[in-house]
Amino acid sequence: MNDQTEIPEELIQIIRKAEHVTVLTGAGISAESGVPTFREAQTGLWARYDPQELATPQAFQRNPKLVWEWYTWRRELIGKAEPNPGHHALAEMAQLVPKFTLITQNIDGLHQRAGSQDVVTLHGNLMETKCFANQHLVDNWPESDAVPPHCPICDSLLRPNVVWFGENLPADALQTAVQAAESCDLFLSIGTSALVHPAASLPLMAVENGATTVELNPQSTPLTRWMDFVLTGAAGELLPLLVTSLKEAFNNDA
Ligand code: BJW
Repeated sequence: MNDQTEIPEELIQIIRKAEHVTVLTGAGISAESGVPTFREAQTGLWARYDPQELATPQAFQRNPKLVWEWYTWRRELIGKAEPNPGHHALAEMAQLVPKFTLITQNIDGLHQRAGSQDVVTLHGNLMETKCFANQHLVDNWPESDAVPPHCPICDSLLRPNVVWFGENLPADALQTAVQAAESCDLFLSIGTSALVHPAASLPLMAVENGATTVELNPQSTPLTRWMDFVLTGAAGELLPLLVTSLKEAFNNDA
């Protein structure tokens, strides 16, 4: 394992030659945009809120108003956030390699706002709303005082279009992610604690497939010991450095 805070030249050369780069991101990539992560001891959401009371279907059934209002607060927070240099660097990296798959666990839409295309969203999108009973995706609903509001199609309660614990991930997104993990020659895991499955299994699928694997995180995770390269630091600092070095390598070829 190659553990460092600078970008190794060997890694730049591997990316330069890669045919298919797959990237998995987690909450850490949005931390520098001011979006709280989940599991960090002082600042993570789960340090202040109990996921069993907010991020499960059972929690919603017990107290739909509490859950709806918590997500309304987070939607407002995310609405004020801007993509950071880490998001922008990944959008730029996609233009430099033949095939690039960006998979995210994040529901904040910041990759898309940074210009990344075809983002594979494993845990949904906080800006979308669906109904609890029938998964109808809706943009509008009749004005009322009800919290949460009701589905205009089937009258069941509305909820955010995100994946809670115990719920299946969207099948098409998961299938695309698994295929990308199994077929890439380079896999980067960025800003995730790698504790939540099935997303956390994707880097290990890439290991099994023989891809070069990279972790970028200020902290170690259960994945760290399996990685070929470990970049220790913040995504918003290291990813722009990586992309600058990559562009220099391409310029030297020309
Ligand atoms: C930085 C940084 C900087 C900070 N730069 N980095 C197999 C084994 C065990 C359990 C299971 C299993 N398979 C399924 C399960 C059950 C469960 C699970 O995984 N539980 C474990 C926690 C034990 N999984 C599920 O239920 C999933 N569904 C499923 O599998 O369905 C089938 C099934 C059901 C039941 C049983 C078996 C099968 C669904 C998971 C849904 C996760 N949902 C959430 C909430 C989404 C909505 C919302 O936002 O409210 O998704 S939970 C939360 O965790 C969110 C995240 O996407 C997800 C991952 O978190 P992430 O991104 O890794 O964030 P953090 O905070 O953990 O880490 C941040 C990292 O960033 C840290 O490492 C920092 O160091 C780093 N960092 N600053 C770079 N500047």
